[in-house]
Amino acid sequence: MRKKIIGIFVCMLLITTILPITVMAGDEKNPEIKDKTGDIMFKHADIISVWFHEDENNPGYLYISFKVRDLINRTQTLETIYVVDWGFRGNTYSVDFHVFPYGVSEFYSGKWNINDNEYESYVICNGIFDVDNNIITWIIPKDAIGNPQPGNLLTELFASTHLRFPFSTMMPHWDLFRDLSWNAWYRKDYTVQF
Ligand SMILES: [Ca+2]
Repeated sequence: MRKKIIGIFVCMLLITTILPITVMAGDEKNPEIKDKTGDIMFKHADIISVWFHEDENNPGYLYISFKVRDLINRTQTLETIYVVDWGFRGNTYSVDFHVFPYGVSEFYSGKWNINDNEYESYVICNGIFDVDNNIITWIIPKDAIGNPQPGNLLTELFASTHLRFPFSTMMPHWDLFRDLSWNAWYRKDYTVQF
């Protein structure tokens, strides 16, 4: 009996030490952010989940994938902005992507200045706009986001969408609707792999 209990205890220890390693890297089934569905009436702006991932063969890049309920490549009237930000070594880093009535923007990423509410420095990066699967993916050079090294932790991951009149309409450029991940089911940190 005692051996059995010790055996179970050892198994539990192993599971608790192995599990965090296997679930550190996100994928669609194990996202870092899992948001509530239906908390905004615009399906193309409704955050489902966000996952951070990397490719061993492309270690200089961080991938961030953002899934919404129903992605569209043109909006009717409003500009829709997709944003993910996170903390690393006391700084805030961010990615963003826009869908307008006339099409989509580039993929942006960089260091965010929270006081000025704009990028302190940014790059236009590669990305994948996958309307069929409702996923936007940024492919971010790590040197644009503070050069995180293997084992470093990216914290306070936060996703949001914002709907505004585009600048071209001359209407006030503030948020009319948004989906924020404050009410997400969960938000996890991400450990850099490569
Ligand atoms: Ca949502």
